[in-house]
Amino acid sequence: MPKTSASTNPPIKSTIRSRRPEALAHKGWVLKACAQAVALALAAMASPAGAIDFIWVGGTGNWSPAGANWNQAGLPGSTDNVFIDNGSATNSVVSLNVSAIINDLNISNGDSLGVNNNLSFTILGNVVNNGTLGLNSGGNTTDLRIGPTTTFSGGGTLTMGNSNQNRIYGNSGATTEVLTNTATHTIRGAGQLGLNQMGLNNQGLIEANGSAGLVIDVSETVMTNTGTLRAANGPLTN
Ligand SMILES: [Ca+2]
Ligand SMILES: [Ca+2]
Repeated sequence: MPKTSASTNPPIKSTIRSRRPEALAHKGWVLKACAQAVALALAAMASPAGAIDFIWVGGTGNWSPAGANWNQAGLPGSTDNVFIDNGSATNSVVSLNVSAIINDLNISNGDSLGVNNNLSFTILGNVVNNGTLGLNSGGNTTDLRIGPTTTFSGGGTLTMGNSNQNRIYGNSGATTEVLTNTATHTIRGAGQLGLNQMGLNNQGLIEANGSAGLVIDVSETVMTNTGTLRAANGPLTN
């Protein structure tokens, strides 16, 4: 049954009493909405929309199709971070059999990720490599493209097979990217490092060990070497 004003109350007082709680309720709603908006904004700042950690759980196999090889649905994209295989005891040997763009890459000790012939792998973020990242050209260009300040760290090796079509260079074409090879990390093999489209900051070991030769050609951006550049069973040009 609807409420009715008591007949003894003057209409004006009834009106004032009924408006006060309504006004307070409205202010409360506005404050709550503001707090929710701030919370959403903070959440968005803390974690870029769409950034997902993809952990390889497939043992030895191909990057694609996704199937049950990853802990997430689908395949990693340009804002996603990839873990091969996040320290699982299995020695995972993963073949990149499609071109891909990701953010960060992490390869655990004993694990490897190889880029198949004629494909392009772009890493916009950083690499922690305690295993092996391979560029496996079979005669066609096989590319590793890096982001603005991509750093390779960890005790692993970036292995470039014996072909001058293995190439490492900056992703944007602006030639301003700089690859940093930190003190514990090794880049070894043959191919083209820089392609005149990337700077290089070497603190670790870069070694030419393939007969096809390793050509280091950096852009004007930066070339610093506080580590070791050497030829070992293969020509080194820089
Ligand atoms: Ca493993
Ligand atoms: Ca150059």
